[in-house]
Amino acid sequence: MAGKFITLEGGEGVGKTTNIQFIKEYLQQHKIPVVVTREPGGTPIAEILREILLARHEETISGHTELLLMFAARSQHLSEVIWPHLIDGTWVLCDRFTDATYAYQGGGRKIDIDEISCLENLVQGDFRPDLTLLLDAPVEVGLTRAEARNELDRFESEKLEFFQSVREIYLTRARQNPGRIKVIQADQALEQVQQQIIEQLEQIVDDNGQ
Ligand code: Z5A
Repeated sequence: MAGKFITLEGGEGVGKTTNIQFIKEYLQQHKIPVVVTREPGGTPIAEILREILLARHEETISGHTELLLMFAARSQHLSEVIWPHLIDGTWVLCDRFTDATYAYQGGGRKIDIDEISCLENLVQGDFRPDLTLLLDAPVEVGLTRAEARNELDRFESEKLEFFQSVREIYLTRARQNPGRIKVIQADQALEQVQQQIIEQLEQIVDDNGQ
């Protein structure tokens, strides 16, 4: 791939949406072509799947249905948006990707990690992000920030233990993949969070000779 694939991860309200714009501007200042996208979503069909996944329904969505819909949306997103841009040399900045599936469906919903890994290999082959910034903060900090906004969606309505498991899996994955996943302390003032982000971006921009 000629472009780089950077993902942002973390629990509720840790600041992914806020910081993705900052990263985009940083890369553009270095003359790097970049697109911003998100998961689940990023294409018209994947956005329809997102609506199903986030809405609160009378019928319960089973864990496997949720998992398969996440990967269905991802498959569409990869073939329509992510891979074509990377092949063209455009960098892709994505708000959540497969680490979120390990954290939410694996940690939160307790789906077997091997099942997730199997679908990851089916849908992505050996494609993985070049860099993942994991914005980490105590669950209560993120939830307080998120709750200040609007009505809670299907995930945001989960219990505290769910989000604690999500955070644990994210941190475990960061320990297992130290070269790719960089932990950003997100419970600090925005300026300090962005300073940590710049330190990680400098590396990948330098490696790219930009
Ligand atoms: N999901 C899944 O289960 N499996 C998967 O494979 C994937 C996703 C890909 C998508 O939600 C849901 O899908 C998600 C997981 C699931 N469920 N949840 N929950 P999403 O990613 O679109 O939404 P989100 O995670 O809920 O994002 P968010 O709540 O919008 O959080 P955020 O983007 O990280 O935070 P933010 O909007 O940038 O910031 C929140 C507020 O905090 C805002 O008012 C900011 O101004 C403020 N903020 C940000 N940073 C700071 C600092 N440093 N100090 C003070 N205030 C701050």
